[in-house]
Amino acid sequence: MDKETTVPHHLRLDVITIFPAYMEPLRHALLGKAIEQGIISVGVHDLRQWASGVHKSVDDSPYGGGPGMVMKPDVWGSALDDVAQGTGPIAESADLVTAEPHRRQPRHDDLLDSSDGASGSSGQVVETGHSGQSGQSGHTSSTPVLVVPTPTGTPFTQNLAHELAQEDHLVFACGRYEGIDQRVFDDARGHYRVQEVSIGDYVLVGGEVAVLVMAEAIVRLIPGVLGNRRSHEEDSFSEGLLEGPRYTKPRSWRGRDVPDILLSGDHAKVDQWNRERALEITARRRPDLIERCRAAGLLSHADDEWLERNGYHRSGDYSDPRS
Ligand code: 6GU
Repeated sequence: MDKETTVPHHLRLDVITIFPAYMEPLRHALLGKAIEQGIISVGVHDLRQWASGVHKSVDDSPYGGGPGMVMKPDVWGSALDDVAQGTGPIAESADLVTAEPHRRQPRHDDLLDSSDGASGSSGQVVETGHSGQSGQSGHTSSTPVLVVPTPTGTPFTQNLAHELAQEDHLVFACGRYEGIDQRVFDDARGHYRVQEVSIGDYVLVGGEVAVLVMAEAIVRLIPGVLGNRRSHEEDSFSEGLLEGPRYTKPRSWRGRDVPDILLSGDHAKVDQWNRERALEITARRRPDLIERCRAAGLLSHADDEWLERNGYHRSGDYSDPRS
């Protein structure tokens, strides 16, 4: 609750990728609004800026053989050094600007600006330099966190999202091909706190999409980004259970009625009903979360009784009694 209730803090995000255009969505919707509000600033950096030679190659064949290509340590090493220190090509590079200027009407020359010059995510930029808006950008005394998206990483969870939302500076290193030379991460530990992270048990072509996923999960937790604080206090996972169903008007739609209890005005009953729906959906879809919740002491005696009474038995078989 420390930082959350005091000074609104600024989060600096840097992304290093060979496909900067993939990062375009960071300028839109919630993330774009957070940029506009000065809550976050985002730099997207093309790894090839640090490549040398006519071919600007960033990869080479793996030692020991095997398929695919491995990204070269020298290129990544220079990139990570510069991004940590705000030096090199990024000293003159521009931050992403929001795609949705909410504070003023878009003017015609904005539209023209966005279509001339560079492509992709750097198509519309503001020349603030790496230090970002009003001098509040990410270069602080604390060691930045280097987040490396990889299917071999530790799982990205809501808890990790909360932790990362409290940092000042996150750097995402997107690998492609068969990965990045391991020495890059060993070396980076000198000036970063390195976290290799996976967003799930499947394989993506590169880390870019995983960065979009993580950035969205992290940024929405920063105070001020979501209008209503309660909207993330009641998130699925924040109490360890999945959220039950929600309803709005009309009261009756295509012959289906909103459950009467929700119209009763009895808040205690509504809360209890919501709790039971949360238990039900979690027990059916994610019995592992029920166990985790119980281990964390988040299930009441009443919760346990409800589960037992409804056939979600504690030990052994968690197969769905309704299927
Ligand atoms: Cl974080 N990156 C990549 N490249 N693939 C993944 C992943 C991340 N998480 C699951 N698969």
